[in-house]
Amino acid sequence: MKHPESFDQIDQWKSAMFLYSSALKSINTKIEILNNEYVQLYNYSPIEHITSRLKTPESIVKKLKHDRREVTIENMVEYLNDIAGVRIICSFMSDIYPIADMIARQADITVLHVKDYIKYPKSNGYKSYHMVVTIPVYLTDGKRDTKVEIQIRTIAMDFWATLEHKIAYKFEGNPPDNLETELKTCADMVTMLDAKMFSLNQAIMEIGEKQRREREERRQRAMELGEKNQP
Ligand code: 0O2
Repeated sequence: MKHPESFDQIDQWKSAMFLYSSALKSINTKIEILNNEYVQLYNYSPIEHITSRLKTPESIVKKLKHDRREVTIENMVEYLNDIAGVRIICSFMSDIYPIADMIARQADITVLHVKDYIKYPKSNGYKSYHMVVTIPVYLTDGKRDTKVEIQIRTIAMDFWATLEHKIAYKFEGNPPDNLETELKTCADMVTMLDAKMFSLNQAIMEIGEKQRREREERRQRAMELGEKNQP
């Protein structure tokens, strides 16, 4: 019996979303392993936390319509890059590019394109590093390279972006002028806060390093003294 077309579309939708959710699992594990290795090697975790999400059907339809494309599963797969999305939150600005490099170096990941809103922030103050990558999902009949959008930003930037996104959504992209100005002022504060937190962290690390060297010197001196005093 032949399924009605809508049943075929449901199957097509389920298969597509299965791929995206599998790609998210795969990339989350990969990023977690890389972060754990970093902790083991350098005793430092560049990633504060990771969140991931699948774009909602409403949001998919809205974006396709906004881009003036017919709402079809083929167009969704072909033209939308952020159906599977991962957000990596780090503490410091200095963590962003090393994390991006670590991901881009993975042999099975292909970087399709990058939007560097860190180097080139948006006029509203938005700062984040975006990469669209493909990661293979291995199925019984072969592999499917599946697109995932990765956003990397600091905790402070994430705080700002979450509120800004809510406001943009509430006012459908046209917030009142005063809110836009206030948000831009807050974005500048975020930039200052990130710079301050970075320099504070540098100072703390330098103190830690100095203390470590002093302890090592004391240990060395004690050993030399011990050797001298041996009968
Ligand atoms: P949602 O609800 O998070 O999914 P492209 O993907 O390249 O075809 P697009 O979508 O303009 O084109 O790409 P871009 O600029 O990389 O933006 C993708 C996502 O980044 C957005 O997804 C937001 O999550 C985030 N983003 C981009 N600009 C802003 C901004 O000014 N403020 C905030 N808060 N987030 C932003 P969606 O689909 O818009 O939303």
